[in-house]
Amino acid sequence: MTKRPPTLTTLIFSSWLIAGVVGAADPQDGLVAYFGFEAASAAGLQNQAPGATGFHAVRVGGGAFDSGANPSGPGFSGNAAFNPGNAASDRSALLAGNALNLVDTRNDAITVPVGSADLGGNFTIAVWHALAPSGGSVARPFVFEGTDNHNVSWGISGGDNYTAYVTQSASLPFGVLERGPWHHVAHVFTSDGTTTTLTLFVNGQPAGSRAGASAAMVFSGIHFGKHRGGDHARNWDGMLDDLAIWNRALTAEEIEEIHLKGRHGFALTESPADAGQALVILQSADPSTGTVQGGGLHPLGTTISITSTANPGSAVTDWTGGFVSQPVAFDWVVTGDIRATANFGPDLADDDGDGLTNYEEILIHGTDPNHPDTDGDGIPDGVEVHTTRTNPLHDDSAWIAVVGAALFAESAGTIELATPEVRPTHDGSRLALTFRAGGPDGEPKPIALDAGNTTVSPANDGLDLEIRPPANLPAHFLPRAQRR
Ligand SMILES: [Ca+2]
Ligand SMILES: [Ca+2]
Ligand SMILES: [Ca+2]
Ligand SMILES: [Ca+2]
Repeated sequence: MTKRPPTLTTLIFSSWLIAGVVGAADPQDGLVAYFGFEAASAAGLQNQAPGATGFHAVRVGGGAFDSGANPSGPGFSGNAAFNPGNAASDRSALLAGNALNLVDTRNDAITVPVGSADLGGNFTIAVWHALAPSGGSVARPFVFEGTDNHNVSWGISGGDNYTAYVTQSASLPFGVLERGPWHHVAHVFTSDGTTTTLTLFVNGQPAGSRAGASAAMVFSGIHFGKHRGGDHARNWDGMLDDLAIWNRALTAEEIEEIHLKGRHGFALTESPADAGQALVILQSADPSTGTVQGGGLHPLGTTISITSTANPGSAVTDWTGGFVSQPVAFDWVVTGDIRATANFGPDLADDDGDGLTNYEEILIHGTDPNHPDTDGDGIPDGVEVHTTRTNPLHDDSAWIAVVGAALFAESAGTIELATPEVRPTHDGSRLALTFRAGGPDGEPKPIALDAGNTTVSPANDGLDLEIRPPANLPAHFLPRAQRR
């Protein structure tokens, strides 16, 4: 990675930038192995982590990388007309300095001799990868995998779909990543002694998690550009860069910081402040409920717009970190690195007044938060869910008519059966069983048990009341609402 000479302006800024950093962690803490792949051949495989004396990478199978007209290995400076021998393959787009170029037909791959014994239960693996848009002869190229198993793994499982592993028995499918562009992947592993949880980050964003048995997380080294097998059937064909392994679990903010720096051409070990820029690291506490806009790498002194946007059914609650007490959207003058998280919760408003919150309507019942009777059958959404227990997405108007006719002529809408009553008749000669239903005016009305479509029959635990709907409607809908 090429160091940028600091300007006079940035030197002045950087002296107080350090104090302006909010909640900053140093992504170099706990860095066990780091490769920027600047130098060619063996020098480019030296571990560059601060203070490192071991864990240097080696070319799988020994031997030298191709140093001819289409060179592979570390120190690769990009070549749009790159020809690996099987097809032309554009490898010109570099992010920061040089990269590691791997050609599957040459069996190129490297091993980083860092195993689970070196890392402990909490560790992080991160790397940039670019798969050549053309060329490549293998169906399932791999970015990395354990040398002796796939307890740690990131590669293509079929199509261009990537899958991660945490132990060999727990996979975490991701989906498709486009060939050609650079993508950043980070696998963060945390162990509670019994379970190891993998949290996956792709291009700086959380992409799911999966748990496996901690006792199974054993591997003796990591191949990059190759799978665990001794063959070369799943070799990478393209470039890798800024490969880093930590003996601790990085935070989501640190992952996004590393991603942003790489995306803007800075190596992991470089400081954007030296180039007059600052990181604005924004996270959504839960990307399924809301997103944030405005983060990134920005020149010092510029004004940027920060926004937190809740997904439908959710609402912004607050910011934590550097933007505590800031509103949903605001302007911000960049004076240094800053980190903040937007938090979201259920949208508890009931915009259409039907008795269901917007959260309940959108995320639970699938009803329209702006229409009090989504299916237009005369029963409000909230009444269908809580009282009649009918489907708020199914038109029940036909049997509302049946019920109206069977129960009382003036009834329409709510059908709320009251507690059955048993009482003696006025002359005391027999008992009368009475059912009542909520009427349109809210007053309970008696149900006529001698109507033509109504039967009362003994059941194991009492009596069954059945008001039969027309033949084309689901039977027994009324007793379903009534029975306890
Ligand atoms: Ca509502
Ligand atoms: Ca509604
Ligand atoms: Ca309805
Ligand atoms: Ca309905």
